[in-house]
Amino acid sequence: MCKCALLCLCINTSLCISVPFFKKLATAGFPIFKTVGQKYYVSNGMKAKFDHALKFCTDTGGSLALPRSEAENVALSVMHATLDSTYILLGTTDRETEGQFVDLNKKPLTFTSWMPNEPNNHHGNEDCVGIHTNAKWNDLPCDLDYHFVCELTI
Ligand SMILES: [Ca+2]
Ligand SMILES: [Ca+2]
Repeated sequence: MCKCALLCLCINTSLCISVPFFKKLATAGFPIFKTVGQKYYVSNGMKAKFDHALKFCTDTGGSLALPRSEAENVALSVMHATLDSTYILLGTTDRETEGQFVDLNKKPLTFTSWMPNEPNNHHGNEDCVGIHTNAKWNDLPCDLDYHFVCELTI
């Protein structure tokens, strides 16, 4: 697994890139990058379970994507087209207190975009969240593999 210092990102298992180069790729419209405001969304197309996805993103000096506004939500959902994904994992869970989704710093969410009748904690086993192709959120089991996107704030 690629290990990057802070302000670097892993492009694959062995390649690290610096943030300035990353920024260049992003502004060049490289398909796995999406910029929104001061935020960069990046994916190498991998799928993983929540814990692995989170570790991958934090190891690269970023975090698991979590839209904080409608603009960011739209930007992230646009990546479905490139990833050919159904859900993209988000950096939030309700593992600590059922029904109370918090960000990775355990702060309550200030922006959400739930589908109707979600989150429903289906089968009592949905503590992770994915954004669907329609840009709406659904709580999902944490132990399945999903596409994921890392975010980096410059
Ligand atoms: Ca739950
Ligand atoms: Ca659900």
